[in-house]
Amino acid sequence: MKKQNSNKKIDIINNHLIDNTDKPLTTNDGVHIHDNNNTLKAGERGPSLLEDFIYQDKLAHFDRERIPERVVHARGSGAHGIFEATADISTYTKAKFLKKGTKTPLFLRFSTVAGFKGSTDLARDVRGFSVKFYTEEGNYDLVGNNIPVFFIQDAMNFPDLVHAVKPEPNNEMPQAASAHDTFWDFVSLMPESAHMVMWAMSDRALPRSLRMMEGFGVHTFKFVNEKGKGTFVKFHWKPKLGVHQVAWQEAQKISGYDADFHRRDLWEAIEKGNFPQWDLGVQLIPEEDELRYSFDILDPTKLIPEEIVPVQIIGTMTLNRNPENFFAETEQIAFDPGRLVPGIDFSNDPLLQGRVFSYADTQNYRLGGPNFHELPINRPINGKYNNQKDGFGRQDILKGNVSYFPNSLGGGCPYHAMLKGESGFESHAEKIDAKKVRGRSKSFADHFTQARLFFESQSPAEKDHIISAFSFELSKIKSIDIRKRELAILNQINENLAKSVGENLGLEPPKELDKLTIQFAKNNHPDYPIQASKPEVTTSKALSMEVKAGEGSIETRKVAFLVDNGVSKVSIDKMKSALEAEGAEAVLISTKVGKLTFKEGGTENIQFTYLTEASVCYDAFYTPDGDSVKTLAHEPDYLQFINEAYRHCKSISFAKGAEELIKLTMIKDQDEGIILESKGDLSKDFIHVMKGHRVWTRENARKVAV
Ligand code: HDD
Repeated sequence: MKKQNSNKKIDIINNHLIDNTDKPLTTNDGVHIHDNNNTLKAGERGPSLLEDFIYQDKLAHFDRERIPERVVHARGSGAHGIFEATADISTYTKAKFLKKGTKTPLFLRFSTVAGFKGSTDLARDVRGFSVKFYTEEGNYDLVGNNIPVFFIQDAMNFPDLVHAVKPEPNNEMPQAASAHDTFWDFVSLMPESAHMVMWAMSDRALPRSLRMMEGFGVHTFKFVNEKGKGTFVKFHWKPKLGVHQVAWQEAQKISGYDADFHRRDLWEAIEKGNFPQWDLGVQLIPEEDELRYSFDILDPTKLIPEEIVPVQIIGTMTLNRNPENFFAETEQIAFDPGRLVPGIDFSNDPLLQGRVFSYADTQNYRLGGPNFHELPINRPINGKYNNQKDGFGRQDILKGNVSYFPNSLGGGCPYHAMLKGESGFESHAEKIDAKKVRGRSKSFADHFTQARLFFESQSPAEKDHIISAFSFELSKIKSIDIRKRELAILNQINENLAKSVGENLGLEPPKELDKLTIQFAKNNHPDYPIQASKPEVTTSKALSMEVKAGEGSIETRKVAFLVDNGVSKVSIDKMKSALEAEGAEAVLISTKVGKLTFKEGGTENIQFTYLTEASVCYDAFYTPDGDSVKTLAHEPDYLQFINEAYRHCKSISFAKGAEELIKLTMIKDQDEGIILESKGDLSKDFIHVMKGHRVWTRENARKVAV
């Protein structure tokens, strides 16, 4: 497909594109290769010769194809896009790319955190949400997650956190999973992780699509305006398609059927022109309000409830182009929250401060030296001009004999912005007068109030899922002591939560925190546990993902039409056009690939079958009328499609002549998610229920009272 949506960044990429069409095969030195099949040998059956430079050229490159994967966030998928600023926020920031009407090219990389580069997309995990804005004032990276808080408060603990969640060092198991002893050992000793752990055990960690997740800058940053005045800011990305999840059992099955499920979904949506969009929102906090809240805005384990500081939308991001080459772009992109553009600055969040060092350092290692900025995907669109030179892989060719500053021989260039009365990046002139301490503010010591806020803001189904997730993960660990220690933390958050999880583990949740947990917390706060301040709100709507029937959108949702030869085309077309009018996609699934014959005559080419597809990879299901009903009744794979769809609380519709098939499935109660043509307006009712995403009430049988 021809790539469109060009911009200055794409021009840079295009300048480096290699098109092999009509070109002869050459060595790396451009020598045409006569025979690419045979090594040079001493006789047809003889040994290979050392002088075979063509073979060596090929193999020496192949042997070096791999680079170290990212130490975290190794598994990722990316796309190009554009950001358009839509609000006037010049009172707060002088950042030019945020000036109303400005359009800025960008690249976004989504990722999971714990798994290796080839791990499944559907792991229960946080998702990375990294955006590189190629602004006219240089690159700006907003390197966030789909969860607005973090596990730890201080960067010093980051390697420990990562070692705990990654596969265990002796046997390198389990892959891309937190359900093992070392992770729960660590978090149960670090009560500051309680809030983020709640998010990680919620459906937020199981997105339906990368296109259906929120993104957060997590830390409090600072905007700085023309006058040098600072304003604290939190960044939010709000997806236009809404925020949706899959069920845990589904996630596990998708991992088997299609480990690239999220990557494929993003790629295909962009190829089809269904460009995903997010609004960028900000929460602005005047500097004077820094200490106003019951929590510390510098503490990355806390969010600012939208009820107390609303999110203002300041722009829209559209992903509109897939990369040309995964390695060159998605793998080699180097994000760094430690690089800023004028108008944006760090806050003193100790986690953010620590990140400022780690990212450039990791890129230097991962990308093999200090010239990673020159890789096409990392190059700024406004050019880079400085006196840095040489190093592995250097590509720029600096003219002349001057590579120092100040100089007169080069006309003083590249010149200092300030010497010409121009502006460049200036750090916010924050006054700091303090003693050096290796310690933590007391205002960071409340670990449970916001974990409670999160839990108590969830819908009944979401609470149930959290309970199931804790029960699953803690059941997987071997140490009873760790189970109890974590239950004690849950008991501090919400007694019913702890009790419900405890029941599944056969354990009574301890009333008090474990003495080891307290001992480690005292390391940071000698008088731990502290009395928490009264929170501003005890529930927050924005924290729940629940959509009610009829409220959401079904745009780009995939509806499986379950067919076989003899199916009625009329019955298909009626539903298909209704779904397509709402932006959803109908996919015909039959027993074989190739020609499908319709009841009314005529054929259609089938690409997907019960053999290649799985129920868990679709959002909703429709069985049309026709002679196909007779064969589907004897097709176990069809019945499994319906049974799994039912089990995963999805909408399932049946044309009149197909309704009898229900008797063969596990559907017992015809709840609102089972839509029958004989009972109403088939497509309208189907779409209405689909808009609610899932019929979670179907899970009532497993419900735990909270
Ligand atoms: Fe990090 C990668 C997000 C804390 C050190 N991080 C990385 C990526 C994301 C985040 C999305 C993937 C970037 C990409 O797509 O290439 N990290 C976060 C967030 C954090 C956070 C939201 C807390 C709010 N990270 C954090 C700390 C440290 C790091 C405290 C170290 C002190 N992160 C890294 C890293 C990585 C990384 C080791 C690995 C690969 C890379 O940087 O490029 O430097």
